[in-house]
Amino acid sequence: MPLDASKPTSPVHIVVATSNPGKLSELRELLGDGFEISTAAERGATMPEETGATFDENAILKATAIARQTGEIALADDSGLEVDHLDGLPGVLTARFAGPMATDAANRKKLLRALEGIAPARRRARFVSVIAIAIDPDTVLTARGNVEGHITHAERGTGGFGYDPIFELASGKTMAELEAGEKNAISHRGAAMRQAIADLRDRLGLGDVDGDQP
Ligand code: ITT
Repeated sequence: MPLDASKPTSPVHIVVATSNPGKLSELRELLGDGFEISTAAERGATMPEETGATFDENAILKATAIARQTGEIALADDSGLEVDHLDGLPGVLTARFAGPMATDAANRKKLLRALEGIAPARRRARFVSVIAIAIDPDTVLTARGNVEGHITHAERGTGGFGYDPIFELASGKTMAELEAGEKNAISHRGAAMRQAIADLRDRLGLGDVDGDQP
């Protein structure tokens, strides 16, 4: 049964539609204590194939598929890297840059190779995250966040996941050199989630994070 947005239950339950453990841990932290969370896998739901041409299309596809299967509010993130020297690639292909079952390490290696000999000024890139929250399969909120940086010449840092060790911020640190909380404060996913959660709370009449009614 789709949840009736006019009558929020407390606490609101959200199914997080991701199979990426790094993302899941950041999304949990960003959702905070105001929601009861389960994962698509815990609910026996199957993630759909990502056939969209944009981050928005894929985020909506994932959130609506899981909302449809579980009958609950579902939240998905579609994210990736846009590298200027590669005309915005790998974009929606970021997870599969080095092949359909590529590991994070293989993806990073392939990107460093693709930029071999390219000067720092031309290694500009941004992480993009689109969060989609399907309140029900026909009612979807979306929010986007970006963070600018550039691709390093070698890996640095052990935090985060994915491309974090080769993504350098204006501060000179790679994303993998940040604590989890520091990353969420400045990341593409953090920015998109803060907007998406505010929109969801507003839509469900939950008031702000301190529990005040709007
Ligand atoms: P789900 O679809 O199950 O959520 P996924 O890993 O397939 O998991 P995407 O299709 O959105 O997710 O691909 C995201 C890609 O971008 C993937 O290669 C990530 O490693 C990378 N990525 C996204 N956010 C990142 C971040 O904060 N730090 C490092 N890499 C990131």
